[in-house]
Amino acid sequence: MADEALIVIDVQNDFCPGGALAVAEGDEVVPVVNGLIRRFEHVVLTQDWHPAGHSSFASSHPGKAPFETVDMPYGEQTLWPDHCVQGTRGADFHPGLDWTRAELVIRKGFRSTIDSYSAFFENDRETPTGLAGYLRERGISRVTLAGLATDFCVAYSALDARRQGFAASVVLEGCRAIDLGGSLAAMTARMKDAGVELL
Ligand code: VGL
Ligand code: ZN
Repeated sequence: MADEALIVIDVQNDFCPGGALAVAEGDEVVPVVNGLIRRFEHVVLTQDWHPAGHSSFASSHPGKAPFETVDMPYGEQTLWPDHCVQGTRGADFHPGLDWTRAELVIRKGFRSTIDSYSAFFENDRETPTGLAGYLRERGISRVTLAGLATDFCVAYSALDARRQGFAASVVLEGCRAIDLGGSLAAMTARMKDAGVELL
């Protein structure tokens, strides 16, 4: 349908087994996402794209370990292992991802002092990536999301899609979660409350 877009979130080597921030079974989303890509007229990809020394990396905070949190000017931030560093193999899309038909690649997390889970807004919830305007200008009113990770970048993107007035569905079979301290259940509940359709 001309007014629908598939948004494929962060299907990158570092989120797949063997990667720096591997999501369990992350690579299993690839065939599912490829099937979705074939069915959609409009396809957008996101790519987590951090400069070395990014403020979301635990290695940038002496004494801190991955998966601990720190207070940033914009709120609490979970710290991660170094991942998806610009230009590295870990930041590349999974080699099996058939992304030829993608019309747009949104890169996010490229400002060193702020992280970005959502495809729409950085973690201050107000710095836009430009995606909402792009979709609106192209007459797209419904988005379907899949990719990695369910409870971080997929969920935040789906919530922001609703906040921006788009209908939003998440294809759970095409997602895998990090599930940190109950984050999968918490973010699933938030998506349901926001009117995100979980398929
Ligand atoms: C993601 C943590 C850090 C994600 C990205 O794609 O869900 N999670 N950066
Ligand atoms: Zn990241």
